[in-house]
Amino acid sequence: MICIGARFDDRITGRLDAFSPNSTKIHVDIDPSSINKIVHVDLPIVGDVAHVLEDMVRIWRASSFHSQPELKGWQTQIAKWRARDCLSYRHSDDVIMPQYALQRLNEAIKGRKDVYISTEVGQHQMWAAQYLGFESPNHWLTSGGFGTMGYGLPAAIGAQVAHPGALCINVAGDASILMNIQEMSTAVQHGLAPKTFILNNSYMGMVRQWQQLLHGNRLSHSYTDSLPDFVKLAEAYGAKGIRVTKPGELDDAIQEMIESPEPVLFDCCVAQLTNCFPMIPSGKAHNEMLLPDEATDEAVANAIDTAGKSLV
Ligand SMILES: Cc1ncc(C[n+]2csc(CCOP(=O)(O)OP(=O)(O)O)c2C)c(N)n1
Repeated sequence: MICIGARFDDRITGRLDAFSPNSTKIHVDIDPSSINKIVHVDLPIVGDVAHVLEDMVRIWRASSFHSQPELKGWQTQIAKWRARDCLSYRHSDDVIMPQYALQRLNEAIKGRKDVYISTEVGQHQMWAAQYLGFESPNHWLTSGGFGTMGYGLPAAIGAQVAHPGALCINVAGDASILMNIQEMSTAVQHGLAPKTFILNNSYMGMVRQWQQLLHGNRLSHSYTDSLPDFVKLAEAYGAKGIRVTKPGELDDAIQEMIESPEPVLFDCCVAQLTNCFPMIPSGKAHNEMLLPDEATDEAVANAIDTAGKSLV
């Protein structure tokens, strides 16, 4: 296992003592204090990753290791894992599945070099990472594991200032977008036109998912039935609002959003109770992750133990 600049936080490792127990680990990091801090590694390499990787690739190419027959079994195993569609979901003709909305958005922006995507935090953030294709570096602005709701709109505005002619899209949740909604005013005042694509499920979906799957569906403070009307809210700022509620309306509405010269709040009303997979419950190991077709009642009931719950 080659770990490059890895922090080995618990979202990455799952249960520590079950984290890839049989692998030989190589850890490349510029900061010596990060080595052996959380995970014991067999071969630490302290250095600038750009140089280390260059050397590693050169040595790898010159070696005959990659053509050795012993690797066949391992490659077959990897191919078996890859063949599983871990991002599958059940499509609906009546209700917009959030994954489908992003697939349609992706279809509309595919091939364009001038697209910058930012996100807020939650299920929408993970779905954006899963269903949008990224062709070039530095086009994906997300707070990652730091999880800062409210980041996406200012980030999209910043990207738009830096790249005036580009298409800057903030993929948002209905809760996250409200954290910094006042920045719509900044966008309008400065003649910037970022688009916010809200996957509106009326829930703090990620919180609801954890409450459902790991806490016996005891939902607490994760539902909002008093959300603002995002179309009117956009208009109140002097921007444009678009709402879609049916899968068949998506393509035309997405085009309208992209072609619009003003900032847009795109209120995409999606299935409310969709869960985002794969998911590793707190305190569990990577090989115990829940995949969509495995998230049965039994798997969910056993998904988290008392030690795990205390981590949540
Ligand atoms: C400022 C801030 N507060 C709280 C959280 C914890 N948190 C993570 S995701 C989430 C809910 C996000 O809901 P929403 O924006 O509607 O996105 P969804 O999960 O429904 O896609 C919360 C409260 C956070 N990451 N940042």
